[in-house]
Amino acid sequence: MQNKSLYFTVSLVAIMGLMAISMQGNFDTVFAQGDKVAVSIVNGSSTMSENGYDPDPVQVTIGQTVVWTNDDVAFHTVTSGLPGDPDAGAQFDSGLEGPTALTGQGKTYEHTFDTAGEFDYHCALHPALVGKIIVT
Ligand SMILES: [Cu+2]
Repeated sequence: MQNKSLYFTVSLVAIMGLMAISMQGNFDTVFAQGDKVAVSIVNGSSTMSENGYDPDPVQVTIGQTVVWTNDDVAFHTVTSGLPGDPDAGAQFDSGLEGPTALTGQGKTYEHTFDTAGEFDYHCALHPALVGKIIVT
């Protein structure tokens, strides 16, 4: 009888331990989602000079990742700097080719901001399309 209740107690502690571990896992997931900030390249942005990247500007904290999704039918880029800057694309660039190129609807590109500052960016294919990320 005593053995049986000891077995029950040990089992209960083990189950509670597993529950605590799985809840910890859930918290980690929530934090991971909180570290990503979504920006849409909106439908029709090829002919837009503001709010083509939406929202804009975007404020994030150091270490957060911005994920751009191309919700337009046209090909766009997320290229650091302003159009014509000699160092455009030096900080980050989804590019005109390769796996990160935002060639069409549903394509995503992400960049993690590790330093504070204001980061202008634009579309290399539509120079009127500009945005800004503010990192604090
Ligand atoms: Cu574009």
